[in-house]
Amino acid sequence: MKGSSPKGGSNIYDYSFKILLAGDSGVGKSSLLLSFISNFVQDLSPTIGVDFKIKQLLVGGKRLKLTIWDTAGQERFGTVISSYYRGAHGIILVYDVTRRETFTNLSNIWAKEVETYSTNPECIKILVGNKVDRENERAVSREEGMALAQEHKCLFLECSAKTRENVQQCFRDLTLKMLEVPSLLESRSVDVEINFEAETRRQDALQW
Ligand SMILES: Nc1nc2c(ncn2[C@@H]2O[C@H](COP(=O)(O)OP(=O)(O)OP(=O)(O)O)[C@@H](O)[C@H]2O)c(=O)[nH]1
Ligand SMILES: [Mg+2]
Repeated sequence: MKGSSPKGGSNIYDYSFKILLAGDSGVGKSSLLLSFISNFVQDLSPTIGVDFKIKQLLVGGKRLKLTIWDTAGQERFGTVISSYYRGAHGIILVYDVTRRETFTNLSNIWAKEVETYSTNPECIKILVGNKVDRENERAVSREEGMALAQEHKCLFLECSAKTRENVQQCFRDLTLKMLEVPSLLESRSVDVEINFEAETRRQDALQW
């Protein structure tokens, strides 16, 4: 199957998915994304507004185009929130295993936001406990993470954007699960491309 990229080039892929990162400021959303996209780890500043990255990869014998959206955990900017979630096929809910409040905020704030705004009822979610390289500062146990994931019907992984432990696995588990859901495969490109253009315009507006 052939899809046109919004910038005018052309890409070849079987499925196109929109994936979102959500969670408190400082949990490592942007670091996870960078670690996944570029195999590169560095100290990042807090995200301002909305950012996205595109990654093409082969999973389960299928060529996938992932558009991965990253937003600032510290800002809530009204109407952008609902369009951020709209049409998402997968959502990565991130907390920091060394900061308990980032874990409780996931169930109190972020999971509710996902329920309210996500338009794909069968959208796949993965709960990710990041910064496991700081094991001696751990404040949330693996068992607690697994229990919360079960409660919200999410996949679950602990990882480190810094050492890159389980980073590829996180995206791999998520995409493999998405490929099992027929409704997500059907809703692929149209929604994504329309959203993509709208978000690109919005992002341009945010930058200026
Ligand atoms: N030790 C350790 N530090 C990490 C890890 N992931 C991210 N960090 C650090 O945590 C800080 C915050 O990371 P970011 O990726 O900017 O966090 P964010 O969730 O994108 O934050 P916002 O953009 O403000 O929402 C940075 O100093 C990162 O270097 C990790 O796995 N281990
Ligand atoms: Mg960020």
